[in-house]
Amino acid sequence: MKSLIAADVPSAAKRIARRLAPSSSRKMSEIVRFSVSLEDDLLEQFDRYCQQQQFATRSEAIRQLLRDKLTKEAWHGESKDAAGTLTLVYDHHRPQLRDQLMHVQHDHHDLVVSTLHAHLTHDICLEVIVLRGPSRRLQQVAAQLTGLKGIFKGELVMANADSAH
Ligand code: NI
Repeated sequence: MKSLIAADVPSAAKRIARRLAPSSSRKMSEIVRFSVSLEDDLLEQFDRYCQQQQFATRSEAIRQLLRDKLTKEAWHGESKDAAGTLTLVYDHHRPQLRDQLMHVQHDHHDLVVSTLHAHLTHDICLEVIVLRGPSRRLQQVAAQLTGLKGIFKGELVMANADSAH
């Protein structure tokens, strides 16, 4: 009898959750457990990584790594609705660099949501450009900006804009 009650609890909870969920919401993903075989030294490295990155559990770390990898893979293919930030570090004394940065952003004004500028030192500027649009175009405009002469560092971080994953 005890085990019957225990077995019934999760399904009752699911029924309630389904009733409470708005009809427009996405179907909740089922959590699936699986085991992985790997070398012990690799697992040690992974555990150190989890600790450094302050992941609550190994599962949390693996979820994030898988999502990152799969999302990046998807972006190489078709154009998905994406949002991203492009961080640029550059020397603002470099001739024409500021004008070129401005021109490229105006040429793609439909992708540029917002720009944040910080003066890091007397010479060096940091700019964070928020982008939104088809993933392929985001990568193209980021490459164009990062490739300008005088840019020390350019890094694009993208996320899917059409779903939570
Ligand atoms: Ni500046």
